[in-house]
Amino acid sequence: MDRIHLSNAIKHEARRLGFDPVGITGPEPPESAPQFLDWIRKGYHGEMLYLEQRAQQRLDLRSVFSAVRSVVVVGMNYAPDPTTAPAGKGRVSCYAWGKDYHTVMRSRMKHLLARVREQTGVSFAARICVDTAPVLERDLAQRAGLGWIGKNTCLVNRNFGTWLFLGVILTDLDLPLDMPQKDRCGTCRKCLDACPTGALIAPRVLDARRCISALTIECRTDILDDLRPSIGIHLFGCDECLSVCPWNRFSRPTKEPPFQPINRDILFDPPFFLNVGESEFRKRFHNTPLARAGRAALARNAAIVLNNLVETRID
Ligand code: B12
Ligand code: SF4
Repeated sequence: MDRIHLSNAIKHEARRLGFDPVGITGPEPPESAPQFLDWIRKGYHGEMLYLEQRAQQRLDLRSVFSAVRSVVVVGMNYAPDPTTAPAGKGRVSCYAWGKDYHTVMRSRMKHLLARVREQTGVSFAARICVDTAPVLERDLAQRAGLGWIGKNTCLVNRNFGTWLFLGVILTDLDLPLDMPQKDRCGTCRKCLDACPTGALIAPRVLDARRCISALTIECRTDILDDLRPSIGIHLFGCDECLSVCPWNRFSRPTKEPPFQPINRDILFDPPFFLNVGESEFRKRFHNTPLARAGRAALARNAAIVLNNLVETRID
C-alpha cells in the first residue's frame, strides 16, 4: 500500500472512532523550542517540576520513540452543552465533567492502531501519548494542521474552537505531512483580559504559578493568600480563557458518551467537597480527572470558594 493510501486509511479510521480533526507531521524538533526553554528558565512551570526535569526530552521526539518517522495527531471534541451543565455555586472545568480523557483517548487510539494494522495489512511500530510522555502536544498539533496556538496558549480550531483534547501517535511509518494552519487570533485579546489572576502575562505566555487550573489541580501545598480571592468559585480547573474565545461560536456540544456530565447533583457544590469522606469521593470520582487532584485538594479548594462566596456575597 502506498503512503497516501495508508495516511488516508489512518485518517478515515480515526474519524470513524470519533477523532476530528486529524493531521500528520514529521519528527523535527518543536518549532516552539525557544519559547518552551525560556518558559522553564523563567520558572513559569512553578511546582510542575517534571516539565523542567524532562525538558530536553521534550525537544527531541527520538528520545521518546527512537524509530519515529511520522507523528499522527488527533483531536477530540469536548465542548460543553449548556443545557446539561451541572447547577450550583461552584465551578468545575468542563474538561472534567465526564470520564478521564486520558483513558478514553488512549483506548480509542489503541483501537485505531489495531484497526489500521488489520485493514491495511501493514505492520508498523507506534507509541501513543496523551499527556503521558514528554512531548509538546500543542506544538505537534499546530504543525500537523489541527489549528493554531491561540494567545491563551491553547490549540484553537476553526470548527471546534478551544474545546479539543489532543492525542499523539509516534510511528515508524513514513507518511505524507499536512500543512500547518495560519494564526487566526488577529487583534483579539479576549483571553488575556479574561484571566482572573492575570496568569496570561503576554500572548502565548502563561505563568502557571498564577493559573487557576494549575493552582486547583496541580498544587499540593497551600495556595498563597493573595491569589485566593481571584480563584473565585473555581473548585477544579478553569475555563475562563477558553470560554471567551470567539472561535467557540462554531463549536457544537460533544456527543461522546464518556464526556457527558456525571455526578451532576454535586459537581458544582462546594460544601459537598468540603465534607465528603475518602471512600465516597473515590466511589464517585474514580476514573475522572478529579481523582488526580484527590479529595484533600478538593476540600482545600472548596474552603477557598466558600470563603470567596461569603466575602463577595455571590448568591
Ligand atoms: C502542563 C500542562 C498544563 C499546565 C500548564 C499549561 C501551559 N499553558 O503551559 C496547566 C496545569 C496550567 C494546564 C492547564 C490546562 N490544560 Co494542560 N497540559 C499540560 C501538559 C501536560 C504539558 C504542557 C506543556 O508542555 N506546557 C509548557 C508550555 C510552555 O507549553 P505549551 O502549553 O504546550 O505551550 C506551547 C505554545 O504556547 C507554544 N508557543 C508559544 N508561542 C508560540 C508561537 C508560535 C508561533 C508557535 C507555533 C507556538 C508557540 O510554545 C509552547 C511550547 O511548545 C499538556 C500535555 C502535553 N504533553 O503537551 C496538557 C494540555 C496542554 N492541557 C490541556 C488542557 C485541556 C488544559 C486546560 C484547558 C484544562 C482546564 N480547563 O483547566 C487548561 C488550559 C490552561 C491554559 N491556558 O493553558 C490540553 C490542551 C488542548 C488544547 N486544545 O490546547 C493538553 C494538550 C492535554 C491534552 N492531551 O489534551 N495544563
Ligand atoms: S480569545 Fe481571541 S486571542 Fe484568545 S485564543 Fe481566542 S481568538 Fe485568540
